[in-house]
Amino acid sequence: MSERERTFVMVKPDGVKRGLIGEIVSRFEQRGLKLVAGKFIEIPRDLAEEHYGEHREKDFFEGLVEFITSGPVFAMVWEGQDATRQVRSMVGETDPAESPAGTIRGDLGLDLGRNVVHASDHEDPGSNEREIDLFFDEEELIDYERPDEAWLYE
Ligand code: IDP
Repeated sequence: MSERERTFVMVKPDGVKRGLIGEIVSRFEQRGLKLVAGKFIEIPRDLAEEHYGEHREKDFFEGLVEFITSGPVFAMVWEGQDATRQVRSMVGETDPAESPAGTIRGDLGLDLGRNVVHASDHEDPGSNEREIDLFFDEEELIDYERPDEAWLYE
């Protein structure tokens, strides 16, 4: 059995402006993941550059930073068994065009540069913790029980 862990997810400005926050939150809630933090913010440029630091040398970096700072985002932390991998599988591939139907990007997006949502990369161990630390203070993470946990886990 995998560990219960926390992972970082963000509805990007295109998802916010298209009114998709509720749809996206609902998918994670229904899966059984637990929301432990959430906030609606405009990302400062320095935070955007740090968050996407691994892409600094790419030719899409400037456009990516412009886009992610162009409007509000809804940043969240979700907790559950194998949460990082499970959330990524629900999000789909980086390019919505390559994402299967049933995934968030496959159902709600069409274009690589407007892929609706960000989620920590399960193939980059520790990225979940790093991203949570970047966006949230410890006291913003709220510990509580979902009464249905008894039915979600054996
Ligand atoms: P991920 O969001 O699926 O983890 P990353 O490779 O970390 O994908 O890329 C971060 C974001 O940068 C993507 O979500 C996408 O919005 C954007 N991006 C990635 N590759 C390209 C590209 O080739 N052109 C334009 N934007 C890109």
